[in-house]
Amino acid sequence: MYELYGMSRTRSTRVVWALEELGLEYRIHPVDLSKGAGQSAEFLKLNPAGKVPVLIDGELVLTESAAICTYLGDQHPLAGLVPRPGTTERGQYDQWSHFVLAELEQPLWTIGKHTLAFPEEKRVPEILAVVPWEFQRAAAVLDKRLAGREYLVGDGFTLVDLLAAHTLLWARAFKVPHGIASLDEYEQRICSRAAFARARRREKAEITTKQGDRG
Ligand SMILES: N[C@@H](CCC(=O)N[C@@H](CS)C(=O)NCC(=O)O)C(=O)O
Repeated sequence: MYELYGMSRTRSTRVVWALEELGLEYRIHPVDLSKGAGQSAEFLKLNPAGKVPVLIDGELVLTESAAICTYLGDQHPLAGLVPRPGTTERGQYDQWSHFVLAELEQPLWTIGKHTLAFPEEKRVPEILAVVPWEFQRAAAVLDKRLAGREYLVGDGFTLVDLLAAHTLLWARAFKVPHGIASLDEYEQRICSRAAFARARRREKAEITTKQGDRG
């Protein structure tokens, strides 16, 4: 049984969604960031960064949403949701998951930090003028990759599509449009998967807080 520490509509959604795609059993431990639970001594022992998601698998404690998704896919190779290590497809899968985290997500997180997450005295409002442009540039690169294909890697859905679509959804929540219709279609196609609806239901039942929608 996997143990997930998370909060609804944060990056831990990615892990709930991946667990649902893989049909795995898991228990959710709510971490209410709005009440400072990420900074409790107990939680900091699991993740000194005080952030969700955290996945526990036996002795292993894993942080970082993309790494957790890839680990779960590797643990359950027959599902075919993460290409096998050492293959061309795995190289491409790793390339695009790093791209999503480092290029596509970062401008959005910059907005999150400078509007919500950082203490007010650390926020730099001027930065908000440039980050939508940075996000749109990354979104255009993603769209170019998707030209003539339904998924980022190979012929079928992999967990990197989950990471990308969740990040596009996050952009919507932050009201940062990329203005690319084909990318909207891709996001809707991936987010209409039954596993995502199950993940949302499970989050709603077990870890929803009054914090609101963070993506
Ligand atoms: N790169 C990490 C980022 C994790 C992260 O920043 N999580 C946010 C929620 S989406 C969090 O826990 N923030 C609490 C804080 O910054 O104190 C990942 O992808 O897992």
